Amino acid sequence: MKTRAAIAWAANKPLEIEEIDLEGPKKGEVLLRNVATGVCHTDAYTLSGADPEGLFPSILGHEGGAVVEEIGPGVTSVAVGDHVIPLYTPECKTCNFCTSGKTNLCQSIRATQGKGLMPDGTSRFSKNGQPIHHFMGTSTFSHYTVLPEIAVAKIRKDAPLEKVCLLGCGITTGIGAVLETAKVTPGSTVAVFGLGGVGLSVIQGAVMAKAERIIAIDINPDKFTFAKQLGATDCVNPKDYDQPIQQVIVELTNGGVDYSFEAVGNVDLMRAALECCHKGWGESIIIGVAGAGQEISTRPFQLVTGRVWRGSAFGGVKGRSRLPGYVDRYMAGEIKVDEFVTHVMGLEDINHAFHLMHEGESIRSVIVF
Ligand code: NAD
Ligand code: AHE
Ligand code: ZN
Repeated sequence: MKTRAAIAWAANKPLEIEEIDLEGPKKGEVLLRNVATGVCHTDAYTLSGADPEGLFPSILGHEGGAVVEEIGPGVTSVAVGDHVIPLYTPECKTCNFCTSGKTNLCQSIRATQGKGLMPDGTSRFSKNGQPIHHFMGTSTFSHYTVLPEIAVAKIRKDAPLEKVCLLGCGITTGIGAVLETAKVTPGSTVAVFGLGGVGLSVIQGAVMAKAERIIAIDINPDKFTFAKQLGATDCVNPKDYDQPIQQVIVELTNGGVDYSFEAVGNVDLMRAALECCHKGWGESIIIGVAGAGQEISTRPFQLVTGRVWRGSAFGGVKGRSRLPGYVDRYMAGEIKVDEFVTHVMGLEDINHAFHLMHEGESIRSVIVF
């Protein structure tokens, strides 16, 4: 069949909206009609050429809300007409990662996913016979896309797909990093570096975890109003200080925070986030993704003296088992999503969504097909 999609032909070039060819679902696969997709900073990161796994040409996008249009042979867990959220972290429920009880990082199709291919080693997308890569196993910047059955979370049909698409990455990632990865305890002090869709959702998660003090840090002070509305108790702009930001936070908290979260993707900030943690017990969670060749560093003494460095992908959330519950919590008014949608546009304007993100003018742009 044909589908309209935004193609990333090369790094750092605007996406091009074109009609391309899409092969139907094979065994264990489903054809999805995307209704809406968010634009996450990770899409911009890969488009920039900084992603060591970045491939071109490809169809980016991983924050979708979709309807199942067709199922391939052997598909049992979803049916035509079901509403789903595509999962870049699938959940096969049988690999040793899934059964470990220790991680959400299902590895059953990770190798082919990282190569921009479906599990059988081929792409479903092409243009004039030239294959186009999938991205993160989801490629939600295409009206129609094909995914393995294990990479879709079936959700309730009354949830608006043009909103809950944001639960496909940014919002779940931020909340999950607090509740599932760090397991922030009531009364804690939390610092969050970066107030995009992810960092602002860390604030939501910290409020849900009953953190007492939530310090929001960003170099763009325009982000502070929404951060405070969500529950940040302090807003700090590193540009207002001469000292390193970790020193500012340690002084502000009489010794450091219980938990910190890096939601920018800047390795210097990752160090600051670790070093603003309290001696003896403070935990820092890396959420941001850093470019090829970049590395983190700190004095080992920081860890010897009890600080803990951890990371979180998709907030540690197992998509098929747990994401429907996040949708329920949104529908019950316990998770804010609507407020994160600052811009809505058609696929033809998707490059503007990237522009708004780079200018710090949006929290999330939602593309409606
Ligand atoms: P975003 O672009 O919407 O927000 C980033 C924020 O960081 C902006 O408000 C910006 O002003 C701020 N910032 C930039 N430099 C800063 C600095 N030096 N100090 C303080 N703040 C600074 O991005 P997003 O969509 O919220 O994503 C944030 C990061 O998380 C990205 O690296 C993204 O790739 C990553 N991410 C990771 C996961 C995961 O599963 N680990 C999931 C989603 C996104
Ligand atoms: N491909 C990059 C890493 C990118 C990355 O870390 N992706 C996150 C999700 S970001 C969503 O916005 C993730 O889930 N990572 C786990 C995984 O298996 O990819 C690189 O550095 O190679
Ligand atoms: Zn994302």
